[in-house]
Amino acid sequence: MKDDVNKVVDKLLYDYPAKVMKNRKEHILIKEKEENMEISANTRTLPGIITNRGCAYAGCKGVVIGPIVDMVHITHGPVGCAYYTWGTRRNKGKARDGGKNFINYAFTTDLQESDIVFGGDKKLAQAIKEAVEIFNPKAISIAATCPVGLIGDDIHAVAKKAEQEYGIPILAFSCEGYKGVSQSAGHHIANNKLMKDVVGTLDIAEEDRNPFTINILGEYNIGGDEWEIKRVLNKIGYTVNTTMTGDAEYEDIARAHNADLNLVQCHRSINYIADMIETKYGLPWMKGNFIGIENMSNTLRNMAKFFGDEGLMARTEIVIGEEVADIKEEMEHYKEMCEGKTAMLFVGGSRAHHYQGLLSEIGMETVMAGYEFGHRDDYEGRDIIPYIKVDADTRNIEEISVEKDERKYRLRMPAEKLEELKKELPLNDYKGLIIDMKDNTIVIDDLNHYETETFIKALKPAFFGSGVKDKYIVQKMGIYSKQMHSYDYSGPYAGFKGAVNFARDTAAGIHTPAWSYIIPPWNKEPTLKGKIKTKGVEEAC
Ligand code: CFM
Repeated sequence: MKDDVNKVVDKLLYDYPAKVMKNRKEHILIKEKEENMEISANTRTLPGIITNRGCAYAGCKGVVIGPIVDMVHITHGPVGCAYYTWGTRRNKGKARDGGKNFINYAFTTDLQESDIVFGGDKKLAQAIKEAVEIFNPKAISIAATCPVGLIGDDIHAVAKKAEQEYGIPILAFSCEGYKGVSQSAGHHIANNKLMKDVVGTLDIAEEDRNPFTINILGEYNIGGDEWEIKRVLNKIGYTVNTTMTGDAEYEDIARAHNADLNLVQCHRSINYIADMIETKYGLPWMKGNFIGIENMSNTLRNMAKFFGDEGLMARTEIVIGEEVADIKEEMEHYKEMCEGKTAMLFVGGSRAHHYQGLLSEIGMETVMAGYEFGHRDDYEGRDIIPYIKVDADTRNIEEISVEKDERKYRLRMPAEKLEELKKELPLNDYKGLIIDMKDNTIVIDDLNHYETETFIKALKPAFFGSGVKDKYIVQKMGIYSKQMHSYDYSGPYAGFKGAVNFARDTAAGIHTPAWSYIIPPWNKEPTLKGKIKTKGVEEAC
């Protein structure tokens, strides 16, 4: 088995030019028992490689800021950037009573050639004016795209002036697409600004705070995930103060510091904020995972242990019991259909890990997994952070530090008790993906299209959890593919009811005969053939 996998990886690397081979080799590993396996991650993709990654603008506007429902999010740039982030991720949102929801709109300054030459700031000021007059939002965000940084529009000055004029917060993000090596840079930029200007600006009086008040960080309500998680949390007795940022309102973010526990689902996109909130306001954070029955149950149990309340613990067990009983039969049915099949997962920065438990609950093993833009800690665990080499691309993103807010800092429990809890709960900690994978499986960073095809041919998975760009290649190869960013048109997949949705879709997907009817064009039309002449010798190419 090990030799087979080795051969596939060797052959794949051998077909690369020497320089590319050297680079890619560091991003691929075959899981072995030994503990400290290293992988290269969060580095530039080599030019010419068809990567699945997105850009900093996508990470800032598309991922972190975009889901806030009552803000108008203006893309300052060409219309294509705005269009690309318009609803494709399926981060759902609803207007609350008397509130607003603008996430079905795409707002952009639609920069034209003349704006690029003469500057786009006037157009931006005009766009803000129109947004205020027509929509009257709670706040506005401005996300800069590549040309804005290149021509030097001062979006921060425009924002400041407009803020004074209209009296609402206007947040400008210098998240030009080229900043950093992937959308991960955009997460960091967004986290910094939310922390500097929004979190901590709205207090809740002590008498108005509920017991067991939590925040969910790094949960974006894709396909309604957050609504399903919240349903279960409310049933147990928790109050969700803030979700960052799925279906959130501006003021939810502003009052985030009032909760008693930050639960971090996607640490890749939001761990910066989790750390800073703890330093500044004394609010501890704990890793959670709401994907899969066991992960969901463990997370709920960990939360109850954190609060240490007998009643809460008892209610947690009752709710887990009820929810599991509800889905048990259906899960077993789908498990029978999926048992023994294999899966490949290649998703952004945390889902390739988070979904492995759920897949194994329906009898499927993940034989290859990787991230588009994960950092080494997402692969190797949080302990590795102090040892990660800081390169020029990382330095390009501002690293902010916060201090204790003497007025608002509040210890949630005595420091010794928190230290004690750290021994048994994932407080300030998360595991990497590598440790949870079986021996002889493949871990790969920044997988490209050539590698996708090669691994599919060699490993023949029944299911490929894909991204936007690779989905159709996978399907054309006759394999069921589910777009794990937007869930295509399905979801929720989180929580107990979400698990059964995922199991149903997967069972149906891998048993759909349609994939074997597909003949990709390269199998029915001749591929391009030609000859080149080198030094008088003709070589076929
Ligand atoms: Fe976090 Fe995400 Fe992900 Fe992510 Fe994303 Fe996403 Fe993702 Mo797509 S925030 S890292 S930047 S879990 S949009 S909701 S699915 S790549 S694995």
